[in-house]
Amino acid sequence: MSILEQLNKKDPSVMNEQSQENPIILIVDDTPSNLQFLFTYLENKNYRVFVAQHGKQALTISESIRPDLILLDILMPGLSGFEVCQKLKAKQETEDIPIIFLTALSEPSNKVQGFESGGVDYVTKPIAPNELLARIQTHLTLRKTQRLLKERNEKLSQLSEELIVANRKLEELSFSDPLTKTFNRRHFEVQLNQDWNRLVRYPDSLSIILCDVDYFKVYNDTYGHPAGDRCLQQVAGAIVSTVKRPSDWVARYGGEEFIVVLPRTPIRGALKIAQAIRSQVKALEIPHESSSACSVVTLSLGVASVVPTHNTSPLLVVKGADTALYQAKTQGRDRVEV
Ligand code: GH3
Ligand code: MG
Ligand code: MG
Ligand code: MG
Repeated sequence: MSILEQLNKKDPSVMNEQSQENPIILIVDDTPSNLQFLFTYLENKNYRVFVAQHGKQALTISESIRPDLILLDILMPGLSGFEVCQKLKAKQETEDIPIIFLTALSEPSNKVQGFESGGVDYVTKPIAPNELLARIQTHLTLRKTQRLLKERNEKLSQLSEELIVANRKLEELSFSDPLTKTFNRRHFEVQLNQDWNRLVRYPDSLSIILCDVDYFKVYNDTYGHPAGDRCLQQVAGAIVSTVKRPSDWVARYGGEEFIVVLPRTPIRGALKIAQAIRSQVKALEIPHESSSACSVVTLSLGVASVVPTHNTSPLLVVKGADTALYQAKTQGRDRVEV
């Protein structure tokens, strides 16, 4: 039986017996007596110890047992310790294992090469076991701290991602109407004032379309409130899909009333859009047997347009649209008025 088999043979029963908390150390050295000595010394210090006699073995064992620290000889047949170190550092699974070089090479240039190839420490033979132990302990503590920090950072970045998503949802909730996903009344006012102020600075038309579902009270009475809700969602969808410019937007103005705001759109354009909305909603063909206007759900729409100035208020144009809507209602519904 080779020294390797002898020393590693206790695995896995020893691994079960020994505390799983104890750090795993892999010793890599081509000289059996070195392996034997360090193995016994470190096992007595309660480490779980594995050995390898050359570089290739070291790489295989490192990947399978993931040691917490490696003591690495440099002069060995086959791969040198420097090469082994570089290979371990190049792999994601083994890159953060601290490697202490343990070697007879004592020239400063050797030490430099050791650190350059990724080692955390460099100890020359003959070794003082207690000094080696102190170094091992220090590097294990550092590694533990690094791991904790890494875990904490990962948790923190996960938390901040969750926070960003939650904030986005909260923001959405604060400006959208839960039933129709259009802007809510509160956001309507904020957004309208913003658009208004921009158009005061760079004068251009602002048009507003007020849409009201015809005979909606009786729709609810006929089909029930939940059906009424679904109807409002469909109507909102049809309005939103008709309004295409990025600067245009839709809000739920009241129960069954929607308001469409069209910055930089004169009355002619607004009328076209209002007629398109009326057709789109009618084309949904939502049955409404109790409507006096039509056998399907229809809208009445009032349109108003203005060029915002310092001494006018956005409420005026809303009022204009409301008056026009009233006209549409009194003239029979399912129509657009200015
Ligand atoms: P008009 O053609 O004159 O507009 O008649 P109308 O019945 O549509 O108007 P009215 O203002 O009398 O009634 C509006 C109805 O809209 C009353 C209310 O129950 C209903 N409504 C308001 N909000 C909601 C809602 O969120 N869901 C449902 N299902 N119904 C709603
Ligand atoms: Mg050697
Ligand atoms: Mg109404
Ligand atoms: Mg109505």
